[in-house]
Amino acid sequence: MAEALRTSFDFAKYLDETKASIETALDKSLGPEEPEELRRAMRYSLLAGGKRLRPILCLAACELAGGKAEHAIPTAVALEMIHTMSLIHDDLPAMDNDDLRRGRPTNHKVFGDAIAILAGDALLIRAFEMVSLRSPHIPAERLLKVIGELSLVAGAPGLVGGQVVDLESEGKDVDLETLEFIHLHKTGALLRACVVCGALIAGAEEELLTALKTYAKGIGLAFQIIDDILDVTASSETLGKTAGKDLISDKTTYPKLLGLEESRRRAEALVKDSKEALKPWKESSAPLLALADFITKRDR
Ligand code: GRG
Repeated sequence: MAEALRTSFDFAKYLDETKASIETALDKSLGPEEPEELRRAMRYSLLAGGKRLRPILCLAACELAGGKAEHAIPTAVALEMIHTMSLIHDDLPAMDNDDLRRGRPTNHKVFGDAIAILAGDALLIRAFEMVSLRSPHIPAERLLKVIGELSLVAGAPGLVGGQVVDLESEGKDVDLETLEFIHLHKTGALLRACVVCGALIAGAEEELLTALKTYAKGIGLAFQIIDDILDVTASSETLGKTAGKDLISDKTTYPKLLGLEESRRRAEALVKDSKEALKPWKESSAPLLALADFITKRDR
């Protein structure tokens, strides 16, 4: 029975419907900011498309924990805001210096460096506003826990720390341990926060939170391995960002250290372990299981 339910889960439909509700919420999340240039810069990057994997993970985890997806929408939006601001800052000349993102010119190419930095800052701060002031019907102690998670993931223990080690490692020979550190902080930490925050909104028990952390660690690394593979195998047109960037900036990547085939094998093994962690939740984990597969099968 469980197997029948799992195979009957229509992932394409789930993805389309969830993405549509997230796009609507993202659109509504930005008010009439002033001045106009700041509003345009914030909307330009936040509403530029993207896979919306992070908010989808958040909503799926909330539902797995027995909550209503709509209750986690402001938190899902907050997570996408943090992700988007990290992309804006990552693309700046002082960081990765890129001019293509989500299929269009990067924020600083359109609005200039100063406005891009400030649009990123405003999105980051709006993320905390989404949770603290725009999350009706959620007990304050749950929101406080979510705010704590977001603080840890955005700051030195998460994205910022990972980015600094990444920048310091450019042009150097990096071992697998350092590479893993970078990606667990730059990419894995936010994916983990997505499932943890979604589950916290629903008031999840410790057992599920622990399983979700194991799930997220595996998909986080697998996501990055696939990202590294796509950087060398896909076109800029498909990716919507500059392909071959890792080679140009002399970055250590999984394919560089392990080769393409072993990298792919490792990503698949990580996803298998991730899915294993959610086994006790049977068919109610179908969306998260399908999302884990989506991570290794994606082409952009
Ligand atoms: C958070 C305060 C704060 C600062 C940011 C710049 C920076 C510090 C960190 C860099 C983080 C970064 C850009 C990591 C890369 C993560 C990654 C693999 C992005 C691509 O994600 P996708 O493929 O993109 O999900 P879409 O466009 O589909 O959302």
